Amino acid sequence: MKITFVRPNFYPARSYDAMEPLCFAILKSLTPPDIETVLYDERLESLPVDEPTDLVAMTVETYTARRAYQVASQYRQHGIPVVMGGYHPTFMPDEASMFADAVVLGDAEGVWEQVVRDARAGRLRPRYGPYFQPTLEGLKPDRSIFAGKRYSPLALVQYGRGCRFNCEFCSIHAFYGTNLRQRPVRDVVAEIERQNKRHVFLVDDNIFVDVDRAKELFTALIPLNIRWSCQVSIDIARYPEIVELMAKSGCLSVLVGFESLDPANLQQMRKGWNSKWIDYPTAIRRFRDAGIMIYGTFVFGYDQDGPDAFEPAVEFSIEHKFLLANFNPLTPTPKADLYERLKREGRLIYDKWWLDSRFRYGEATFHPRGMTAQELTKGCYRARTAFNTASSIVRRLLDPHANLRTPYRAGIYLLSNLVSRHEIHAKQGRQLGAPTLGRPAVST
Ligand code: B12
Ligand code: SF4
Repeated sequence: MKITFVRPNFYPARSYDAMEPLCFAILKSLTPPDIETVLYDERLESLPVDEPTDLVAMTVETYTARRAYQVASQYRQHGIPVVMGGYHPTFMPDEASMFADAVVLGDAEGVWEQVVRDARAGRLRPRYGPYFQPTLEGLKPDRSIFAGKRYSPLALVQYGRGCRFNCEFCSIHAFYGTNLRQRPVRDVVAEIERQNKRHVFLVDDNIFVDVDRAKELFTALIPLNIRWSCQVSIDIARYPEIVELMAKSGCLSVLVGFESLDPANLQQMRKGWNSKWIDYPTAIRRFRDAGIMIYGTFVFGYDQDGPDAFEPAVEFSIEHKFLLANFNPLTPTPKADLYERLKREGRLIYDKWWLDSRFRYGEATFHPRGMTAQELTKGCYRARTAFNTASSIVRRLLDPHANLRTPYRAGIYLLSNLVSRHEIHAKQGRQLGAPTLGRPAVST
């Protein structure tokens, strides 16, 4: 038997920021060794839909759903059964079922083995799960599935799943609920050691679970002599000793969701805690003084945002010498509370923007209160462009505390800024999926 793993892109084109899709290393580790496996990642290569295979397994996010459905239709025209899993099919199983022979809800562990057994016996069930959320002990992703592929040299490693917060727009709470699970730190350490890569990206949505676990993890990373990056809630900066420990264990950069400079917006998105225990400038200073570079993200379109909301956020990000920053239109994804609220309020532009042939990447998908949808789209694009000008890149680089602290940091800084500058313009305004595929698989 042969299984083809497929990672669709937003649209059929290459990207320059492709990282290893960890879910396939997990699926590979759960697949019996006598089964032949191959991975095609559309961000790196075109998909050979006529190559013989017995089963296609796709990971699907909301932004890739339209493209995934188109690709799945092509495989199914060749008589090959398709299984879909990941965030989007979990949130929209009925929709995904229209394009897949089987849909897996939630985590793969404890389920994928059954899917493979059923596929072998020619008895795929239309739906698997949702099952209990398995313990993460003993997880051993098999990265041999990535051999020969030109991914970024980062090692992606997961410590835990879930987040203790519940921001209105976020998919994580919708996916994991209140369940927070961490792997034993020794498993994480062993996985990093096995990969033998210098730079690790800890992919957790929020690496800061609590003070004790943060100390345990960061302390265990010190002997590995690696450099690492992560996503973290700003409240970690309340604890200067933990920020110091992060830096000591090799933390080079943190992605922090600042989201808004307006406290009323933060309240509305259920992120009032962002400025409750520590103010932004103090938190930023703690990270930078420790030598940790900051990737700040902002979201626009909450009720206090008018057309003049963008420039202050860009200026703030430049003034505080962020390594990178992103300025996104608030986007209602399925099953997030934001989606349900905007739908109730009759403010959605499209019922399902992710399937709509009129939607373009980077565009507003709802009517904000303080500006028009077009102003929201243009404001975010303007902000991204302004933040990524050559003069901004130079201004931000001149930061002896963090970005210019060592030649390695300066190298990471320049490379990340060049990729980010390219990707912004490459993605903006693109239609999701292919415009035509002979017979359109998704008609909207
Ligand atoms: C790292 C990361 C990135 C990296 C890229 C990662 C990569 N490999 O290339 C970067 C920073 C580039 C990125 C970009 C974006 N990301 Co991102 N990203 C993540 C993050 C933090 C970790 C992903 C990961 O490695 N997870 C670990 C693996 C093991 O988990 P998993 O993929 O969920 O897989 C498990 C299950 O879902 C399931 N499963 C998954 N696929 C399949 C398939 C089958 C067949 C089966 C059986 C099971 C199964 O089994 C797995 C094991 O249990 C996630 C959040 C998260 N915690 O997952 C967001 C996340 C996936 N990203 C998200 C978004 C929105 C984006 C962007 C669209 C943002 C933007 N506006 O541009 C972009 C574009 C992504 C794209 N599609 O091209 C959202 C998706 C939400 C949604 N509703 O789809 C998430 C959930 C973040 C969030 N908080 O909302 N991202
Ligand atoms: S802190 Fe981040 S990961 Fe957690 S719920 Fe909020 S946006 Fe999502």
